[in-house]
Amino acid sequence: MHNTICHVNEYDCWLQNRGTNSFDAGLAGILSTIVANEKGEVAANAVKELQRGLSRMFGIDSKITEKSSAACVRMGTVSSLPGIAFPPMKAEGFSIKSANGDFLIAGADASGLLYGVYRFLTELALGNTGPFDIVDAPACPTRMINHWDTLENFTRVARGFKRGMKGDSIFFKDGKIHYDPQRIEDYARLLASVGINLVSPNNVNVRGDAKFFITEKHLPELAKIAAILRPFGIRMMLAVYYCSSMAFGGLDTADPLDARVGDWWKKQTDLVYRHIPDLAGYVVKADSEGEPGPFDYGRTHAEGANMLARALKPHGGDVMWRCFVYDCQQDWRDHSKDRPKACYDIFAPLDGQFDDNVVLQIKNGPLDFQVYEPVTPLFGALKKTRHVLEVQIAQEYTGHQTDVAFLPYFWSTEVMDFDMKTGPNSTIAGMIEDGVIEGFIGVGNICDDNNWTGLTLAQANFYGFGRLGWDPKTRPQAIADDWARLTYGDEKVSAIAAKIQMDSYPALGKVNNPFGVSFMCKPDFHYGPSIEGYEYAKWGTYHRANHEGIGIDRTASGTGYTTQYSPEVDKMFSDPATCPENILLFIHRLRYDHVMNNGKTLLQNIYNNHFEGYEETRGMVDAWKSLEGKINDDYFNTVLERFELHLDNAHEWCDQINTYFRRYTGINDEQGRKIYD
Ligand code: GCV
Repeated sequence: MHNTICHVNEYDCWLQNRGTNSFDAGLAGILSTIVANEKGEVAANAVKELQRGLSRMFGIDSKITEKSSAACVRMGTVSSLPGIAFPPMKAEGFSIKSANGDFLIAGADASGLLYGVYRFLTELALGNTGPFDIVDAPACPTRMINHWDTLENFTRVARGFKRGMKGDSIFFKDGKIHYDPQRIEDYARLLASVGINLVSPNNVNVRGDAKFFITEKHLPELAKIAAILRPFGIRMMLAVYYCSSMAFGGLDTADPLDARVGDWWKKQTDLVYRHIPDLAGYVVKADSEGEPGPFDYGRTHAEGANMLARALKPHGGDVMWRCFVYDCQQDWRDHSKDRPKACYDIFAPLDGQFDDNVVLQIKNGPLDFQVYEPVTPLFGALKKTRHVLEVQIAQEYTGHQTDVAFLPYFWSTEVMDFDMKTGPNSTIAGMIEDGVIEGFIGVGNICDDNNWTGLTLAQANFYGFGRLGWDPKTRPQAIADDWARLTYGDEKVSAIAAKIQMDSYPALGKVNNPFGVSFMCKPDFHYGPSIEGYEYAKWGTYHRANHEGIGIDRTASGTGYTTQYSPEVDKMFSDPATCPENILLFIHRLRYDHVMNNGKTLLQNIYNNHFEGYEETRGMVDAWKSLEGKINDDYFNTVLERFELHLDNAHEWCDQINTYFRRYTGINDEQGRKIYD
C-alpha cells in the first residue's frame, strides 16, 4: 500500500527541493564542508552551486573554506588543484572520486567543474552516496537551445499560432525585452544541470524590432541576459536578419559579394561584441519560408554564410547556418518537385566551400520535425563542412505540449541509432562521438508558465535533450527512469511516470502518422487531424491518397530521394520489405492491399494501429489516474487536465483516419470494430 504522498514542485523540474536531510551523520558531516579556492566566474559559481544545491535539495548547510583537515568535499579545476593526480579528462569533463574519506570533484576546466557538481548532486538525489569513481565529459562541444520566441507576445510566433510553444517568452513581452532575472538564473541552472552551453533567445524568423537586436537599441539589455547565463557556462547566440544591411544599414543591397555589405556586417558585429564579448555567434535562417537570403542575389549559401562568418571571425564567433531551405511555393499539380530532396540538393554540392567558422545546422529529418521521417541524407555526406543536428523539443507536430510525447524516445531510436552507412562509425550517435557532427541543437519548449513547459510532463523532453547532447547513446529508458526518479523521488510513482513516457511516443506514432505519412494535421495550427489539410497547399507536403493507395514513391523509380543516401541505405529503403515501417509510406507509394511483413494488408495495419494507439493512450491516462492521492493534487490535476485533451485528440485522429480510408476503399476492419461512416 502506498501511504505517503509524493510532493512535487513543478517549478523545480528534476532539481526537486526535498529540503530534508535524510543522510546519515557521517555523510552529512562530509557534505557540510566544501574546500575550494576558485576565483573565475564559472568555477566560483560551481562552488556556490554545490553549496546551494546541498541546501535546497537535501537540507545540508555547508560552509565553503580554503582548507580543512576534516573529511569534506574537495573541489576545483585541474589547474587549481596542484599535486593531486587526476584521470585524463576531456574538455568540459570532470571526475568525481571518493578518496581518503573525502569526495573529490575535479573539472578539466570551469564548465567541467560545474557539470561535476550537478552530476554529484544528481547521484545523491538518485540515492547513490558513493564510493564514487566517475569520469565523464560531453560528447560534443555544441549543446544549444534555439528559442523561437518573438518580441511580440508568444501567441503570434508564426502566422498567428503558437504551434506547441506554450505560454509566453521568459525573455520578451509586449514588444520589449522583458524578463525576471531570477527566472533567467533558474533557467540557466536547469540548462547547465543537463550540460547545455548555448542559448539563442530569439526566433530564427527575425521580424519587427528583433531585427534591431544587433544595435544599441537592444544590446545593453541582451548583454544583461548574457551576464546572467555566463556563470553557468552558457553563452548566447543571436538570430539575425539576413538583410539587416538594407533594413537599417542604409544600403540598397544584401548581396554577400558586394564589399559594402561585408564591411557593414563587420562594423555592426564589432559593436555587438563590445556589448557581449563572448557572444557565440549568429544563427541564420535564409532563403527559407519567405526569409530573404543569398539566392535573392544569385549567390550560393556558401557565399552568404561566409560573408557573415568573416564579420564574426575576429571575435571567435560562428555562424549557425540553417539548412531548412526549400521551395515553399509549390504547385500540388506538379509532381516533379520533391521537397525532402531540397536540403541535400542545395548543400551537398557546397561541401568544402564554407569557411571554418560556418556550421551548418541540419534538421533531423528532410521535411519538418514530423512524428516519423527518415534522417536527413546530408548527414554522412558532408566531409569538409562543420555541421550540427537540430531537433525540435517544442511539440509543434507532436502534440503542442497538450499531449504527452516523450521525444527522447524518437531522437534516440530513430535518429541517434540510425546508421547512414557512410563509414565505420556512421550512426548519428557515432558521428557525434567522433566529432563529425559537432553539436545537438533543440528548438526550445520553455515558456513563462510556472512549470516552464505548459504540459508538466514535457519537462522530460527538455531534460532528455540535455542527456542526449551529453551522451547520444543514452537509452530512452534510462532518461525516462532518471527523470522520473529525480522529479518524484518515490519509486512507485516514478515507475508509473517513466512507463507513461516510454509508452507515449509509439502511441502517438500509431494514431497520427500512418507509416510515415506526414502533414495530416490542421494547417498552420499543427494540432489535431486534417487529413487533406495540406494536400493542395503550396508547402510540398503531399500524400496523394486515392482509392487504390497512398504515399509517394521516393525511390530511384520515383523522385529519386533515396539515391541521396549511401548505396546500402538506398537499397534498404527501396524495398518495402526492408524499409523501416515507421517511414514506409514516406518512401513508397503502396496499394492498400499491399501485404506487410506481419502478413496483414497495409489498410488493416492502418486500422489496427489507430485502434491500438487510441487504447494505448487511454492506458496512459488510466496510469496517470492511478496516481491520484499519491502525488500532490495541484500537480496531479494540471497533468490530468492535459491528458483529457490528449485523449480527445487521439480519439479524433483515430476515428478520422479510419473513416477516411474506409470511405476511399469501402473495406471494413477485419475485426469489425466501429468505423464511422
Ligand atoms: C521558425 C516550421 C515551423 C516554423 C519555423 C520553421 C523553421 O515550418 O512551422 O514556425 O519557423 O519550421 O524551422 O524555420
